Amino acid sequence: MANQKLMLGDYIWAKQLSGDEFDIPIGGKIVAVESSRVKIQDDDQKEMYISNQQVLKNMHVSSIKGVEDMINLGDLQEYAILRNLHKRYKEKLIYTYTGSMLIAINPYELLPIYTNALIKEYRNQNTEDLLPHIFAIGDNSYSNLKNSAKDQCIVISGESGAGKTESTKLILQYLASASGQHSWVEQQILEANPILEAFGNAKTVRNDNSSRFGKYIDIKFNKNGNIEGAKIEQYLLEKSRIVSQNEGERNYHIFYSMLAGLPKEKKKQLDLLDANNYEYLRGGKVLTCDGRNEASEFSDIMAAFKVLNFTEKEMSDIWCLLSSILHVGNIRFRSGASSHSETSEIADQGLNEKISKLLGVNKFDLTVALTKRTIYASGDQVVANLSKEFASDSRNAFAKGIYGQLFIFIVDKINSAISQVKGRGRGSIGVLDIFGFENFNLNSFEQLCINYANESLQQFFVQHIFKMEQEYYTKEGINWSNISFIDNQQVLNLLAVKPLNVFALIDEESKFPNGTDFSMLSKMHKQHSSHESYLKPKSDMTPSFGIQHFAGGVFYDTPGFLEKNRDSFSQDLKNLVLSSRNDLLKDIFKSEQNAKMKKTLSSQFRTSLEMLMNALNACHPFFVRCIKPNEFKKPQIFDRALCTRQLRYSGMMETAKIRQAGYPIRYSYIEFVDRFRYLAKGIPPSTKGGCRSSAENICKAVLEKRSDYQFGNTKVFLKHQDNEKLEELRRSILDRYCRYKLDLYEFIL
Ligand code: AOV
Ligand code: MG
Repeated sequence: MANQKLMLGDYIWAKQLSGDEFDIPIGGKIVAVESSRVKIQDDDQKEMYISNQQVLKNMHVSSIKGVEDMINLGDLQEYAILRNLHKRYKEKLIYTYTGSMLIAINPYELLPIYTNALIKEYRNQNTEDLLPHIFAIGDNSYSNLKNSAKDQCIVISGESGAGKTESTKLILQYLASASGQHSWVEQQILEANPILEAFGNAKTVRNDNSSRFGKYIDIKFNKNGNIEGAKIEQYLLEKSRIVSQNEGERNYHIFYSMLAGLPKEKKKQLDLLDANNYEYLRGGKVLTCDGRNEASEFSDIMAAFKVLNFTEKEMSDIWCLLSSILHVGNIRFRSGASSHSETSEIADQGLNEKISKLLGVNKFDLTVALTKRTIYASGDQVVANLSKEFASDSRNAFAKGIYGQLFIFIVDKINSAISQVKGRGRGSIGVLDIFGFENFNLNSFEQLCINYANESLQQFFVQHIFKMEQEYYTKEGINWSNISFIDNQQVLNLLAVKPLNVFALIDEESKFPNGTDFSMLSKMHKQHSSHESYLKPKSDMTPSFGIQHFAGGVFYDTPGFLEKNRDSFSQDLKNLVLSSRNDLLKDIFKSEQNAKMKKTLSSQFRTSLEMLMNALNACHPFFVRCIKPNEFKKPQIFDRALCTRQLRYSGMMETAKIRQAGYPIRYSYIEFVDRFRYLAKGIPPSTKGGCRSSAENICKAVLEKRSDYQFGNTKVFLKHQDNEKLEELRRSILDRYCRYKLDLYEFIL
């Protein structure tokens, strides 16, 4: 940009030179002008020199001030969106709209914006007059439900640590408060959370309170708009965490809380020591979690259990199962004495005895179930010995199986307390808190499932934003010149629709006795290599395949895929738990007993995802995109590259483009005439009828010939610039004449 145009105090966009893909242009204010360079101050108040060649252009006024709704950015570009968020974040304005979507940036500090007084404001005032807020989303969904009786849903997404779970809690808090009367069931719904978090959340390197499962809470309202009940659906609890944790991470919170909170005599009865005595708790080399007081968490959990009708016996059985899991983790195997094949036996018989007692099983049966495997082949049964290594796998499968079933039991039990809904109420509001798109250095089966869920949600999102928009224009009889957008149907087809799709192949190979990760991969390559969204690894030697997701390409490492998908719990272990005298243990495996053929993990997940998508499709949706501003869990640090990546992964750029490419401003003919009739002469009031031709006359008189506006069946459709022009003119006319207290209408006529 030529230097003479650069003036002190101007705001400009400037290119950065590092060449990183996420290094997008920065915005800044010119604080010094030199011959070949300028000094600018960026949004962190940092000053830097920028050569004249790096300067791109002056900033649009809307960007200088910042906007509450990105749709109103005059210069709708990635860099402008990023700066708008950055600027607002610095002012502790963590919420910003993009149309009906809310962007929420994790403040990593307690802001004074969640008070009951504020909830009341959002309930009683027009949310458009208030700052963008998560409460406004709660309020809009609640108002919509009351006015239209159509079910609503709020889809909250974002990566680990971005604030999904906190946002979910705030929405629940809002709905509970807005719906009036403080009922027992409302209390029960709120108390479900400490239990779910204790059993399903853990400290990870990304988040000290990371949810290791997805959840959909559907809140049901009665005819008066009061909360009447709720139902919780859970998805894909991470079971591997039970037996191993990465460095710096912990097992599920509940174990540490239990050890800190159980009374001494109870601990003695369960033979419990401190956390550092258990292999299953030591894996990540950390036992504590900053800011968490385990003992007080434990008493909260106990209180919540009581509110949700868990009996003393059930609670006692739960501690018993959790203790058993910890003891099971300490089992070591040594090689057996047999000379024929590799055998193994439990090294510490005292431990064996302890566990058998807690689980109410025969100690000999326990040993056999862990160290031998019955193989069923063409009607015959053969008992094979397991080596030390295989026995350890079997032990881990045992612990994971128990915890997994216990988690399902707890959610079921909570549901039976809160889902007692009488008759057909007004409808429901569902809140989805689910893992965002993931792309790590090493991606496995779990990432494939998670990313598949995100593809489905993205499809839902784009469908809502784009197709609804398009349909609306068609309904209004408006010419819609197609704008390009990314539809991810192709990827969904590849993953789960077309014949022999990716999931179908994984499932087929999982059921096939001789199937291996390797045979699965070679079928996959053979079947899908030519698909546009399928990526082959650079080298044939790499055991992985890639998918070009809407948010970018991800390679999945296949070793371990089939094992994870089979999610196997051997018949021997099943028989063992069914022989137990521990009621809870038997109970949580009851459903397993009836199932003839265990469903694979992916088919279970796909079924529940399909149900979720059907539910969502029947709702009016809202979207909340949470963004993590930095990796340090610290306030006031805005990492531009990290945020850019998340904006792209969220599909958020598409919304802005779709809205902007269409006609973002609409008025019904009556509204339009009421508002703008003074701008042209001789326009009769709306009450006299003929509003459509009045509107046409106003536009013809005021807007330029080449302007792009359209007249639909019931509404006027405008672009921003035309709307601004109309508003400006209206404002100046009002300014001029109101001073004289003239009757405007009479005057202009
Ligand atoms: P997540 O649900 O998106 O991650 P959380 O909701 O657990 O993330 O948020 C992580 C942490 O960020 C919280 O424990 C809070 O310390 C902080 N935080 C988030 N939102 C707010 C807020 N509005 N105000 C103040 N602090 C906040 V994961 O479950 O890991 O995907 O699996
Ligand atoms: Mg979470």
